[in-house]
Amino acid sequence: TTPALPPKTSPVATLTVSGKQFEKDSYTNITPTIIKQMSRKLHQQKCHPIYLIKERIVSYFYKKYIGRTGNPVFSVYDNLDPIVTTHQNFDSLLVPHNHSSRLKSDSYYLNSNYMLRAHTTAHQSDLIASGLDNFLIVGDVYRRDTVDSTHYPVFHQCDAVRLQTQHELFPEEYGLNVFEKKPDRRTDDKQAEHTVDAVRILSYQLKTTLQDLAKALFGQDVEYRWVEAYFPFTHPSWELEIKHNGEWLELLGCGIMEHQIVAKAGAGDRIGWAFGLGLERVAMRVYDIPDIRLFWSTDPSFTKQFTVDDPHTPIKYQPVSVYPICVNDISFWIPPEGEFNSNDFFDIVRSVGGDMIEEVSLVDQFLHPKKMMKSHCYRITYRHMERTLTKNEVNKVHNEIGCKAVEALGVDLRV
Ligand code: FA5
Ligand code: MG
Repeated sequence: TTPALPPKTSPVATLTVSGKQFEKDSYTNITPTIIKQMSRKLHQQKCHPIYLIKERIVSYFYKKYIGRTGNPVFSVYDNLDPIVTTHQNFDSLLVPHNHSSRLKSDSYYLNSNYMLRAHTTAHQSDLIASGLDNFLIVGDVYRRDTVDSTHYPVFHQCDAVRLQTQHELFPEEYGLNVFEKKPDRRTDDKQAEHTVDAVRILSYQLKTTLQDLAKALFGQDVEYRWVEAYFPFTHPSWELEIKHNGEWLELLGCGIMEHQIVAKAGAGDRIGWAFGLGLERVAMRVYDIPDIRLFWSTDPSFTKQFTVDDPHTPIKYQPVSVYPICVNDISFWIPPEGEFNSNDFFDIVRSVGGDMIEEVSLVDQFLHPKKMMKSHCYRITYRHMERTLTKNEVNKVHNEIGCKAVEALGVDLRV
């Protein structure tokens, strides 16, 4: 008999990100452009607007909540790894298995188990389990999204959690309880475990804390309103909106933490509130920054304007100059089999064009009645924040985007 051959080991493709190796699988969709941006850490660069807004929020919380010995009650975590498990980002927060935010088309995955956090809330449960009651999390978050002046695939969030015990919330003489003796009915206003009294006082604390934060950031006369919202990890939930250029702009989401999450993390004797806020939204309004791509600029004419010692120094961004736009359309037939998602095309545009891309939008689509084939037309607006682009330069990138789309998405370019 012939000796058995050693088993064939099929080489697994791997990916190295932040010095760690990940096995690629059908979920892998992280791009080299995104990997490069992970090292920028804008919220840790002194004299960057995102850093300055972080400092202002932290200083507000340090002053607002002071312990018995005069020290701040909140601690700050702004250096947690943006690579998290899908368990941290979704399961630990009770995000349902069929929730659309889990789709490959919405998040950046290293593989089916690891992803770039899509919100800083991903760390909430671990920090509670480590014994913390009051904390802020600040970090870069990643979402596959549309491309325009207020959306960028990387942005920054600040989350907060404040947990309180029966004893801390209600002094004995009040005769009030945080928890129902036996879980009650869940209603629009509260969870089954919580009493009406506890939810009333906690939502008052939460809302006044956030209204006052908005006033501290935007000025005492900022117009704001509360809107009912839904998050899988809080109930009840709200969003705070502020008036910006005559329109309501969503600033943050918040609510009373789901008791199941708090209890699972080992703090079942506490009730908590939490919120998550977008730092770019705040910085754009505080400093009059017109385009979200500017945060990624390394041009000294941008960074110089934010070089201050005191984060409370009033600053209004002075645009250096505005360079002309160059608009180019691209049309293609969608491959008949398989699912095509516009976000896949947006990623290609970003990867090839980088910060030359101001906007990409789907301007036309139609179905060929005979061939039964679908066609999409995208309009790409090219503009660099720091120089005038030449026609030649734009055409080269535009053609390359076309080639990449053919290669990676199997589309058929129309000429
Ligand atoms: C969340 O991410 C929740 N984790 C917030 C939360 C935390 C709720 C804790 C309750 C308790 P949402 O996807 O709405 O929610 O994002 C929160 C904030 O981030 C938004 O209000 C907005 O200010 C900012 N944000 C969201 N998407 C973008 C984007 N594409 N560009 C810039 N800012 C964004
Ligand atoms: Mg929202």
